[in-house]
Parts: sequence; structure tokens; C-alpha cells
Amino acid sequence: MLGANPYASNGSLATAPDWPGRLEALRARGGRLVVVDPRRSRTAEEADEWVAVRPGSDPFLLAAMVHVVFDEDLVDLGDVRNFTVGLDEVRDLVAPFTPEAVEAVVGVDAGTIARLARDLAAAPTAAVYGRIGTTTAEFGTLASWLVDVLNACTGNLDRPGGAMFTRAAVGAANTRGAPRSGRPVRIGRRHSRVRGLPDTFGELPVVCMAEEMDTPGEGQVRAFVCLAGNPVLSTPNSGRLDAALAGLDFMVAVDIYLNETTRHADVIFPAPSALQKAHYDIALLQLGLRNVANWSEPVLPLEPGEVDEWEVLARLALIASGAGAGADPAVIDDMMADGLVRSAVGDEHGPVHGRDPDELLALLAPRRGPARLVDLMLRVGPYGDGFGAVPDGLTLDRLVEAPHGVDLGPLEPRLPEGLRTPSGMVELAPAPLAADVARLRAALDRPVGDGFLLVGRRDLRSNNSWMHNVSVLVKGRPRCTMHLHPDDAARLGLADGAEALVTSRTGELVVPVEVTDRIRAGVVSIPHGWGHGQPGTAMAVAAGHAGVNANLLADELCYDELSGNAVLNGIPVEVAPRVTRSTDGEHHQTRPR
Ligand SMILES: Nc1nc2c(c(=O)[nH]1)N[C@H]1C(S)=C(S)[C@@H](COP(=O)(O)OP(=O)(O)OC[C@H]3O[C@@H](n4cnc5c(=O)[nH]c(N)nc54)[C@H](O)[C@@H]3O)O[C@H]1N2
Ligand SMILES: Nc1nc2c(c(=O)[nH]1)N[C@H]1C(S)=C(S)[C@@H](COP(=O)(O)OP(=O)(O)OC[C@H]3O[C@@H](n4cnc5c(=O)[nH]c(N)nc54)[C@H](O)[C@@H]3O)O[C@H]1N2
Ligand SMILES: [Mo]
Repeated sequence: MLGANPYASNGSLATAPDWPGRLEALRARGGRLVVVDPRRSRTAEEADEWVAVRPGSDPFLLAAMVHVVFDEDLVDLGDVRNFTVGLDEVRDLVAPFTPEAVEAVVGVDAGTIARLARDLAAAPTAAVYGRIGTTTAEFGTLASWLVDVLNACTGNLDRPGGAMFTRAAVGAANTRGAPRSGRPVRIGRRHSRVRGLPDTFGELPVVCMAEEMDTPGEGQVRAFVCLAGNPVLSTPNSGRLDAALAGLDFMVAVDIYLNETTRHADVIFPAPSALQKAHYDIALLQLGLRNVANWSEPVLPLEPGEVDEWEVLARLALIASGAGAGADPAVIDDMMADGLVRSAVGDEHGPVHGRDPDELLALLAPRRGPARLVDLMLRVGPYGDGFGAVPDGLTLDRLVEAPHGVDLGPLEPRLPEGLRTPSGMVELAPAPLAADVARLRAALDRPVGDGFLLVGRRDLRSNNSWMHNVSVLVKGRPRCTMHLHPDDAARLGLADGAEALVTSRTGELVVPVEVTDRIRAGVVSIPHGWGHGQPGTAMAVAAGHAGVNANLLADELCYDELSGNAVLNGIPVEVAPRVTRSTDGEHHQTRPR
């Protein structure tokens, strides 16, 4: 497990209840857990081994592990060998990354790296899992790819006990259309105006958001719609974004709080409480560790005058399209349902191919909004009733009758049927990834600096930026502190509880220090999502536990060139004791409180 701390986060892109319990069960049945993290996180503490890498170095570590697997003839693709291409290319791509070549940049000795690779290859089953700490980095996409490559080369792709694919009940691209065919991934169909950064899957990088607002010229962003996001706390160089938002002509937000971002909005549409909404988790159930389907009905009714969030969004879409504020949100809702039904009847591999769209729409009545769309997607999905074609198949009615969810069984091997690649094969070395390895190779020659690198961390009691206005969650010891290794603390003269001044190219902040050996020397950790109490916000509890905004330090010029993703971990910073100027003009270091 690299760059993930499920004891705090309960997992990410690997959805299951009780991750800690699962890890404990894994160890109880004789399994071994190795955690790769610059911090000895709670998960690392529960693990058999903690590998304290330098931030940002995961792709080097992973490439070296793949290298060892090839070099020692340990490659075994298992059952996927008959439909995998690119193995020889991978061997060539990782050739320069010997354990000896990467040990300085990874900060872990070559012997340990080679042993990890051998252990992994020798295990009867194993899974490599990398998350936020590995992806929000300069070579984040390569790190994710190398995780997959390592799983494949050790025979763990698509086998029970290894890394498997969910068969989701709703919305899965890998159960739609023809098996073993798909479109290639295209990056860079559009480019951002100011820096010319390419889009990925239609999205432009968040690292160019502020400059698109504050750089004059044709195409400058002057209006902004923010839906359930708090980018002033969650995105790099948020000081610049904060100022850019203040300078916009117009901003709309849909949010439950008047916070650091929504304070810039001209109009805020409040969303009803989570308890007043129906819920089906389309996104995270694509990555379930078991096939399940869950629908929650609203627990509480809407108050008079309250509007469902989807209606707010539909109305905004209508206004933006010129239809005006009085237009009926049903127009958008019907358009969505109609579009989905038509694509379902057009799918020659689907269960309703060739049927009359109006007949299916009639069968979905009287539901509307998300409930209708979920019912439709369930019924044409891999477990669906196919609108009568499959007796006992899933419908939303069946989920409503099963408030604890429907268990669709453990994950089962899905290859090659689940492949949606252009070649119909597992493509181990797709061109954009293979090309990016040159950038990683070049970085191997960079001198390994000795300055501080800043990483984040998550806390069980916090959720990104927005759980800090709830007293029971923020009471007790402060959560927004900077972890600092005792050796670094001694060298800098910073005691536990003292205030440190942390600076980067983009900003500076003062934060209380927590001296702890649960972090690698040379690395400091500050959680993101804090920095409350700004003028114009209305979150009284959060303001009393304000903390600092770590993303003032994250640099919008640092991003993964392949994906455009922001670098949020491994940010170069300077750390010093906070110096205050006293009335006699002399400088004094702050003392521990
Ligand atoms: N309680 C709680 N749960 C959450 C969230 C929350 O804020 N609070 N957020 C949710 C969200 S949006 C997400 S995406 C998931 C994220 O879930 P996880 O991916 O588990 O994320 P974190 O808990 O932040 O763990 C990231 C770990 O990466 C480490 N790290 C930092 N830099 C590096 C590096 O360069 N290499 C390696 N190997 N490790 C590094 C950090 O020290 C940290 O321990 O959690 C979700 N769950
Ligand atoms: N330094 C650093 N930065 C990070 C990360 C990191 O690990 N380190 N993690 C990154 C990750 S993984 C993520 S996902 C992003 C998250 O970044 P954001 O999505 O920008 O941040 P959140 O704090 O999750 O913002 C959620 C917003 O939704 C609002 N909200 C809550 N419930 C509702 C609702 O029902 N309806 C509506 N409309 N609004 C609601 C909240 O009030 C809040 O304003 O942050 C990223 N930023
Ligand atoms: Mo996230």
C-alpha cells in the first residue's frame, strides 16, 4: 500500500465498509501488509513493515520493483497472459531503473527495494494499491500505471486475492457496448488559454484556474459556477485563486456553507441536508471490493420552499442555456432520461436493443430526477431486469425494498470480457505512458536536494475542508499542526508546540509544530482543508478552530505533465522558527507555548 492511509480515510477508489477491519483480517489469516509512506501513519503502524520513502519517489520505487521482477525472471502474467501486449516494451522502459540507480531518490536502500519485489512475486496472491500520496505528484500518472504493471507482472491482475475489477450495477463503462473494443484515450483535444495546458478527458487542470481568471485578454474567465467545491482551500496557490475569485464579475455557488470560496459568490443556492436526499453512489461503487447496490431514500422531507439539489442544477443549466429562470427543470430531466434511454436501445450488446424508447420511458414513470435515471441504469445494467427481459433482475423498486442494500457477490475474474481497449487486449505500455517514462528517466539524474518537502495527511474526524464547523468533530487537541521529525526540530530549535514559519514559492504561513518520530526526517506534514475564519464567512465553530491553509504553499507551476494533475504532496518548503519583532526592534524567536 503506497500513499494511502485507510485508517483515516477508509480507503479511496477501493470502496468497502470497515477498511481497518479488513486489514486486520488480512493479517489474521497470515497476510502481510507493507505500507510505503513518508509518514508512519496509523495504517503504517498497524502494518508488518513501514517503508519511509522520500515524497514524490513512488514511481522510481515501483519502476525498480518491476525491473527486479524482470531481471530475476520472476515475471508471471498468470491467466491474463493470453490477452496482454506490451510486456517487452515494459521491460525496456524500466531497464534504467535498477534498485541501485533509484535508492538515493527513493531514500530506501537497494536491498530493501529488491526484497520487496521478490516478496511480492513470491506471494501466492498479492495486491499493490497506491492512492493520494502517489497520484498528487509530479509523476502521479506513471506511479498509478506502475502499480498496475506490478500487479500484472506478478500474476495478480484479475485474480482472487489480487487486483480485480468490480462489476458495478449502475453506470459502468466496462459492461456497456462490445467486449474487447474501445476508443483510445485522447489527451490534449483542447488547451488552456494562458499556459496552453492540455485537457484530460475533457477537463482542464485546476492548476491553471486562477490564471485563466486573472490574466486579461480574449477568453478571460469572468464568471464562475462552483458546485460543492471549496477550491480556495483545496487547490494549489489558493492565495492567488482567492484573489482571482474576488475580482470576477459574477459567481454562483451551490453549497451548504458560507465558506472561504462561497464568500465570493454573488448568489449561493443552499443544498438541502444529506438526510433530505435520496442517494445512490454511482461513482465509488464502480470500485467496490464487492459487487453491491445500495439505494437510500431521504430520511427527512424537504421543508416548504426547499428545492431538491438536482432541480437547482437543472435550473442553472436552463438559465445558462438562455431559457430563463422561469423554465421548468423537467425539461432538463426529460432530456437526460430520453438521452439515456435512446443510447440504451441503441446498444446492440445491451438488454433493450431495438425496443421503443417511449415504451421504456412509460415504464419508468412516475419517477423523475435522479431516481428515474438510476432506475433506468439499473435495469439496463449487468444485473438489471432489462425492462422485463430478465425476471428477478434488479430494478429500483427492488433496491427500495432492500434498505440494507443488495449483495451481488464477491468480485470475479472479468478479463478479457471487461476490456474496453482499442486492441481488446491488456495494453501494458500504452503510448502516452511509455512516452512519459523519458521524463522520469531524466528526473533520475537530478541531484537529490536536502530541503524540506511538505506532505499532507487526513484525519478521521475531518473531511477535506468541510467538517470543521461541527463541534464534536473539532473539539480536543488541535488537528491542524505541522508534524516535524525530532532531529529536524532539534536542528531548527523548534520545540513541540512552538510556531514555525513555513514558506514556499507561492506563500507562507505560521503553524504550531508537533514534534514526532512518525515522520521521515526532512519531511513535514500539514493537513489540507483548514484556514477558516476569513472575513465574510459564516462558520463560527470552524473559525474557532481555524488552522492554516496548506494549499497557500502548493505551487500551481508544479503539476504532472501527463495528466495535468496538481502536485499536492512533496512540495519544497523552507521551515524556520517564527521570528517576532519586539517593541525594542530586536528579533525574538517564539517560545513553546
Ligand atoms: N476521514 C476522512 N476520510 C476521507 C477524506 C477526509 O478528508 N477525511 N477524504 C476522502 C478523499 S476526497 C479521498 S481522495 C480519500 C483519500 O484517501 P487516501 O488515499 O488513503 O489518502 P490519505 O489519508 O490522505 O493518505 C495519503 C497518505 O500518503 C502519504 N504521502 C504523502 N506523500 C507521499 C508520497 O510521495 N509517497 C507516498 N508513498 N506516500 C505519500 C501521506 O503521508 C498520507 O499518509 O479519502 C477520503 N476519505
Ligand atoms: N494539499 C492537499 N490538497 C488537496 C488534497 C490533499 O490531499 N492535499 N486532496 C485533494 C482531494 S483528493 C480532493 S477530493 C479535493 C477536495 O476539494 P473540494 O471538493 O474543493 O473540497 P471539499 O472540502 O470536499 O468541498 C466540498 C464542498 O461541498 C460542500 N457541500 C457539502 N455537502 C454538500 C451538498 O450536499 N451539496 C452541495 N452542493 N455542497 C455540499 C461543502 O460545504 C464544501 O464547500 O481536495 C484536494 N486538495
Ligand atoms: Mo479526493
